[in-house]
Amino acid sequence: MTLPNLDRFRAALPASGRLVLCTHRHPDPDGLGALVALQYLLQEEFGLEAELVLEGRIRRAENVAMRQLLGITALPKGGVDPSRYAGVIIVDSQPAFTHTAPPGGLPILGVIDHHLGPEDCSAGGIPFAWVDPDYGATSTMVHDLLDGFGVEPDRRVATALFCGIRYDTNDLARDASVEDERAYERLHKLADRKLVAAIDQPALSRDYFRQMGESIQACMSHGPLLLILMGEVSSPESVAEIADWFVRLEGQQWSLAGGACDGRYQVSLRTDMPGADAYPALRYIIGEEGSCGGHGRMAGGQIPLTELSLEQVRSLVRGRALEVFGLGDQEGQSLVRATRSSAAGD
Ligand SMILES: [Mn+2]
Repeated sequence: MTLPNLDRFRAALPASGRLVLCTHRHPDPDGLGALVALQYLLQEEFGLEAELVLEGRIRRAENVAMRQLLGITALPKGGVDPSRYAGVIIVDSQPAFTHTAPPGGLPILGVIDHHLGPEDCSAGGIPFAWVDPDYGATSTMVHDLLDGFGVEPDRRVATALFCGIRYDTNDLARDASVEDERAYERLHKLADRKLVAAIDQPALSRDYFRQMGESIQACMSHGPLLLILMGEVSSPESVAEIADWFVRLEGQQWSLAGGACDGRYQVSLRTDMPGADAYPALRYIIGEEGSCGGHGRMAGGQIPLTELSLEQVRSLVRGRALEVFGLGDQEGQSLVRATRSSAAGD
């Protein structure tokens, strides 16, 4: 576990001017929390204005609610004029990840992330590269950065950071370090609990229920592995949500969900095996065709649907998943049919 290097952070910042802060495409609560808190730190401690760039529509109901209820505003797409900004800081992602495209023409001044990545950021000449997979959430890292500078989060910032940590660590139950625990407990006291509850239980669309129905139809079980490889889905976040949902099926240890959206096949891998590491398995499954990141029991990635068709990518993912779990070319059992026949046998 590394602590933030405050001198290095300070040295990476310009003396004046404006900054752009960004995260991965389709930002999640951890990315949003880290952005909001970093923007606050830059203003409060360094007198630097920073604007957010959010790439990809936010569609998961919880994430939409978080953005609306916390009034998180961002520059319009394509709205970054590089001549107006001194540089970019990336949170909860890294420049080498294909789901992250920082605005062009600007130097990357900092990277704050807790994912394992394909490249060592500090080797790329980025002045403040702080990547540490021991953290359960990037929001914890940004909390510790504020704490290091003695900047107390206000209620909005505390609420944003708290949501970031709670969703990335499943309320400290998943991959949480001592640092995550400390930040979570402290922020829980400072956060607006009514807002936290409203963000957690937003209204869900009909489309959401329709898609969950489709995912049940699509689910095939192969020994310890559940494959939910769907066609078109309404959002990349829904793939992560489906993987999270199916990993809760009793007796299963891994769930791999996939779905096509915005010209990419999005894939999420989850496991509930204590101490298991999802990233190496997904790295193998994605192969050279795409990119992925992950930490602990969760990993996500995508394969562009440019050279390969949806069907080709689906069969590639399926084949490699069976291979990496040593399942050969096992047929698999439909979850729905298995459930029906066992119910009929009762
Ligand atoms: Mn995260």
